Amino acid sequence: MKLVQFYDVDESVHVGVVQDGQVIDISDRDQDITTSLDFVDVARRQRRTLDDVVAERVADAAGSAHDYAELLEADEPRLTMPLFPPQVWGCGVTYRRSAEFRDADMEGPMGIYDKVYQSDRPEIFYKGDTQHCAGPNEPIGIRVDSAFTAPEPELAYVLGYDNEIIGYTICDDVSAWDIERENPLYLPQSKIFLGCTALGPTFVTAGELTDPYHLDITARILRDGAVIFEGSANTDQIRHPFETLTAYLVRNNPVPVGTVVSTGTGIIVTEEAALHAGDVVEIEIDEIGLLSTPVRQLTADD
Ligand code: DO4
Ligand code: MG
Repeated sequence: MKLVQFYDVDESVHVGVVQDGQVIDISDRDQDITTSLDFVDVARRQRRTLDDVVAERVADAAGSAHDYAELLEADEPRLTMPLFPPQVWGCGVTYRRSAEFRDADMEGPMGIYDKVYQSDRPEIFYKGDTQHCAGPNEPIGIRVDSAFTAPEPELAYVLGYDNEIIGYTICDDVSAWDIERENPLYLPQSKIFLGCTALGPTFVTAGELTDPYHLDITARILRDGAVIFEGSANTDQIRHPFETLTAYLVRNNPVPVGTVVSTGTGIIVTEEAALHAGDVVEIEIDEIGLLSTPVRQLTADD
């Protein structure tokens, strides 16, 4: 199943299933089941799979349907992130390309990224929660103190009650690379700010995705309608199995259901393509869709 969330014209949140180009509204307002994670909770309480619960609801749904392609573009109703994550975590230097770029780029001790790339213990860092996230067509941010912020196009997975993977989405791990480059100890500041994460457009349940380790990821940055950067990677280049990433994340660190774990970037944006206000970032992953987000310059008041 492919889940999306959208705001209707009255700003109420709805959850939908994408089927045959349509978004079937499966929200159950009488039961207060209006988000993707509400369905995860129902599945847990009824000891059923998420796919099962959602399929039953699709069969019963008396709600309206929307054209998915139209919803991707529309203002009213409008798509938002496909789940509201209580926590988002990022994994770093899981692709060789990310290690090479960061080591080559750094002033100071060389090789720390390669050491992490080679190690059993992955790099894992906090990325904030729902308030730091953008969904489709919602703005990602550039910090006031960064001149080189870049998108990091990544596959992300979503954790269930027992830390199992219940689904996948696209994550843009937007990062202030100049702040990280100045000193790796500044990593949290380079990683956490308003609009530092974009998620969407769909949340594909684990049973639905053919093979998370063989997915093409492509990314583009558009400025004034022209493509100024394009890159691609495949998730078969990721160094660690996702279970290893999760095992390190949750070791003595219980995380809530719905936690999003982003698996690292294999696409490195050049400094000439550093994000500017008004740019649009497009990230596409097979079977998940195309996530398009505008870029906003944050101000001192944000
Ligand atoms: O070590 C810095 C962050 C690395 C990262 O976010 C990535 O490789 O995706
Ligand atoms: Mg990253």
